Amino acid sequence: MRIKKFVGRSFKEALETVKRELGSDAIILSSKSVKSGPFGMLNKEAVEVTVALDENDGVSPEAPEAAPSSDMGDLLKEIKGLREEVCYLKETLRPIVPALRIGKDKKGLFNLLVRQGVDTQFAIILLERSQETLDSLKNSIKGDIKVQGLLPAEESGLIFLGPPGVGKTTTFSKVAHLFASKRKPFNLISLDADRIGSVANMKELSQQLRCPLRVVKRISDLPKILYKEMKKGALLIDTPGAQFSDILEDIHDIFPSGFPVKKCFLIDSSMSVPSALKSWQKCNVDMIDSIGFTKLDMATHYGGLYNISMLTSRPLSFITTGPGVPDDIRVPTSDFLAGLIVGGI
Ligand SMILES: Nc1nc2c(ncn2[C@@H]2O[C@H](COP(=O)(O)OP(=O)(O)O)[C@@H](O)[C@H]2O)c(=O)[nH]1
Ligand SMILES: [Mg+2]
Repeated sequence: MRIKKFVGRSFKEALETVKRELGSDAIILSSKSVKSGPFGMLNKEAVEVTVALDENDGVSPEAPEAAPSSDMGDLLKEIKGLREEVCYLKETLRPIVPALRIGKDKKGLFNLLVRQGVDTQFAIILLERSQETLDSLKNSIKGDIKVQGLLPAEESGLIFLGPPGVGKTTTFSKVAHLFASKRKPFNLISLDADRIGSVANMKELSQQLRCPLRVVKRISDLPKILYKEMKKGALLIDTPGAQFSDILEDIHDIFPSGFPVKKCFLIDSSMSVPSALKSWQKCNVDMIDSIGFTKLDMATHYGGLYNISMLTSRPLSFITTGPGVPDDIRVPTSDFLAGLIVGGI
């Protein structure tokens, strides 16, 4: 039995070469998409067909078609016909079932990514850029996820935006503690002036950390406070969740030459990706500088973090890993995140 591979621009073309070179008794074992191109440049879609031929059948194209001499011969012919049909079907389905582009050697990694919640299209692209090892896949993910950390915010400060309950006030308190531990001068500003409990908590935090607190009712009151307080240090600004998209619009209108504080949009990691993106798309996303993932401790799998990073194309400031203030926050490495996404803990 001889095994040989043939490459053509399409399955049909590869099959024609097989028939020309090996005659019609060759049995197609498999076919897959590959890249090929002139001068060794791997830039063209092509199809590789692997075939087997019984040496006794003869390999010359002129060789007369051996009539099946036994039940085994009939069976082989049947299998050959079925294989051809399956390969034709695969080729026809390839445009509508993109996962067929994933070769056998990467199917396991593909299933792993999809099980973790990575979008199918993203999983295909990732695997096309990776070798067939988990380490190579993790490296590709690592390269895609940008972690910015809190350094840019240490200069000017951070305003926390996002839907109600996502964890803005809790995260605001955690970041305030982080700044305090670094002995960075900073001020607290709350735009959540209407909720008594919220203001009381802010006052307690400001006393505990010995930093000034301003409670602001309207965005239009912000400019004079901002320019005065910024001279004294970074600003951490908590916002109410109900009208987060309106807050951004007001900021846009009131600060036409740019808002001097970094804008961080919080995303609840335990939510489904479509729900998280629905909130994201509600606001003027061009204004957002970075994202923060909250409630990682509540998430059951982490593939969605990759989808959201790709779809928002914003760097990550931090992740939060529990409700506890101040400890449950960290700036992860992209290596750590890649490990989570492929299913680590
Ligand atoms: N499990 C968990 N709960 C969190 C986390 N961050 C915030 N929470 C909880 O989520 C709820 C809403 O948080 P809050 O900061 O008030 O959200 P806000 O409405 O966006 O300000 C509170 O019960 C917090 O304790 C987190 O990382 N993990
Ligand atoms: Mg709040």
